[in-house]
Amino acid sequence: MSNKCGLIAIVGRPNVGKSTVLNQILKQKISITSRKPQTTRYQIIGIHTDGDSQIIFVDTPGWQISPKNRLNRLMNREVKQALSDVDLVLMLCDSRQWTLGDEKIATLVHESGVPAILALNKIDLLNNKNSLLPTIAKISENYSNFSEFIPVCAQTVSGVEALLEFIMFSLPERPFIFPKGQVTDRPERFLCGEIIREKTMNYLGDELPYTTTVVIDDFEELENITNIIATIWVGRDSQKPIVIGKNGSLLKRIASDSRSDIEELLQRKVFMKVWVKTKRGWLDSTEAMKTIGLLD
Ligand SMILES: Nc1nc2c(ncn2[C@@H]2O[C@H](COP(=O)(O)OP(=O)(O)OP(=O)(O)O)[C@@H](O)[C@H]2O)c(=O)[nH]1
Ligand SMILES: [Mg+2]
Repeated sequence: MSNKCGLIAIVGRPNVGKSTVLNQILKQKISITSRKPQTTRYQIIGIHTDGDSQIIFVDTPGWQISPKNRLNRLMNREVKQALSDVDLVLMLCDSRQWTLGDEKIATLVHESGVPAILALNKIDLLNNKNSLLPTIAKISENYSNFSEFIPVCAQTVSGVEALLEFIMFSLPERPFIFPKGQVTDRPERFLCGEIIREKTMNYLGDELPYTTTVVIDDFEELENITNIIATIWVGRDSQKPIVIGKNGSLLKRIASDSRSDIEELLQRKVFMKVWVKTKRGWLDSTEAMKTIGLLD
């Protein structure tokens, strides 16, 4: 029997649970998540190989209706690029509300001409399950390329199996693109930077996460240990003491939480040093966008 293999873009508004769904399907954390929007900043590939089927998921940043800076515009560009290149689109929305942002994304998906399915996520938080039907009816009437509507709860994996089955069924016959066992195309160095960014986002208040990023300055694999030197960039000097915390306490927590996740990922001991640096205007700087990998 021949193999099946396809590329599936996961798109949707910020914070609807795209990366959570991907991690649940892979049973491994490939893409960082947080309760704050705009967590994912890049296209991140997650590969699910099962028997004769290989699904190559492309997680994307949440689509922003009014991008405020260069970083946000390049995040939207990542979404558009992903849409241009895939066999199927998995759009996610929050089952509790269909918003203007969702309309905009469904239109983008429709314009891409790629077949699509919609997963209505967070049904655990939905009070009235009957409210889903009119929403689904309206969407299917307006956007003809959506062929399937699947209510899911990514957190408990409810409905995710049905979603996966449908995707498997729709894969084209094609040889595998990645070797069995490979789960992402991203190098460990990149994943480590993302883990530190996730911890930074988790510990900071509501505004700061959007003006910080993490750069891995050094990643050195020695015989018994991996040495990592990372820098958290902030946009203004006044933000530095917030990230560092009283007597360095916050930075210590960010570093130690990151280190234990990274040790689990790499399956080896890690020595890590994390610095904080002010990079004024990095959100609009070409050089910064190149450093963080959003521009060539
Ligand atoms: N209650 C509930 N929370 C969920 C569910 N799925 C995801 N979440 C939470 O929603 C938040 C956002 O999840 P993410 O996976 O980071 O969302 P995202 O769409 O990737 O967000 P961006 O990368 O910012 O676009 C996290 O706090 C998740 O734990 C769900 O089914 N139910
Ligand atoms: Mg995400």
